[in-house]
Amino acid sequence: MDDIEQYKAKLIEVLKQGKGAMQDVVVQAKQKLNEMPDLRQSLKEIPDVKQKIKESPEIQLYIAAAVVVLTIFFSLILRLFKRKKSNTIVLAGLTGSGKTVLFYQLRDGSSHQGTVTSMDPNEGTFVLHSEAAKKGKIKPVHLVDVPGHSRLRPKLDEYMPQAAGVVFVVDSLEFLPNCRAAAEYLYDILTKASVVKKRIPLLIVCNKTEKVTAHSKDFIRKQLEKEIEKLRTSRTVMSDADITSEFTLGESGQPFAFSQCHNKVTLAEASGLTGDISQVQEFIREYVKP
Ligand SMILES: Nc1nc2c(ncn2[C@@H]2O[C@H](COP(=O)(O)OP(=O)(O)O)[C@@H](O)[C@H]2O)c(=O)[nH]1
Ligand SMILES: [Mg+2]
Repeated sequence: MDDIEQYKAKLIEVLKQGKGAMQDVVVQAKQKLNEMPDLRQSLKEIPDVKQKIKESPEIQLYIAAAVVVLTIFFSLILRLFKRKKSNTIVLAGLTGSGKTVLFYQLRDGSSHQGTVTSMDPNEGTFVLHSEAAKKGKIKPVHLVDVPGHSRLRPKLDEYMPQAAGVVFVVDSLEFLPNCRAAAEYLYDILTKASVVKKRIPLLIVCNKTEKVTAHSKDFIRKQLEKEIEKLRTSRTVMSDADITSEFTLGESGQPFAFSQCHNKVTLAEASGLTGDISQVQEFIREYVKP
């Protein structure tokens, strides 16, 4: 509903601008006409008005200007209506964190245990399994599972600019040995120009929480923040040539916290294996709206 109001307001704005521009052109054309007594005379005299206009470059110029203004005006309106919101959600995270299982769980409501191993990004556009039985208009989600291998990560740059949101999966069981690597990956994502500029929301999913030995969401957040703080310090000291990240992270003089990020960063708990993924679905639905 808010969207419609916003579009309305924008449209009224554009219409006003267009009207203003048109009025200017008409006023200028009238002025020009007044400055040309001979033309005025001949207009009164008619019958050869059309011919006169054809012969007058000034009038032709103003007609051309009016056409240009009209064209711009209508293309603006068209663009306003055509611009669609993205429905792409990027699944990122280290290898083994559970992205592929989560992908299948979101699509089919089942984990396809043992049948999934892939180096290529898993990609698909579908209505979430949990919403398949719902009536009414449901917008399909374009979900991309980007493999965690660092040599495949450039794939991220391909998908990130069109992402409506990023789901970053963390293994809560084997968290500590992977904490540093996960923090580095997160750091890379959070400093990407596309993410910062477009404020792409990020959900950190603490996965595999059906196991009692899984670390808690709060523990994982604190550890990741600490680790990112270390990275921030070490990467700022590096020479300019070594710095690959496009934007700096957090606020200087303060220890890093996800709350300092330009984009919204939230944490959730899930278990892809048991299908306990409601928080992930909520996140996707929040940012992929019809
Ligand atoms: N216990 C548990 N294991 C999981 C869960 N999700 C995935 N796994 C296991 O973690 C391993 C890696 O999963 P996969 O989806 O292939 O991870 P990916 O490399 O991020 O795509 C597999 O052995 C999965 O069975 C979960 O929620 N709980
Ligand atoms: Mg995978």
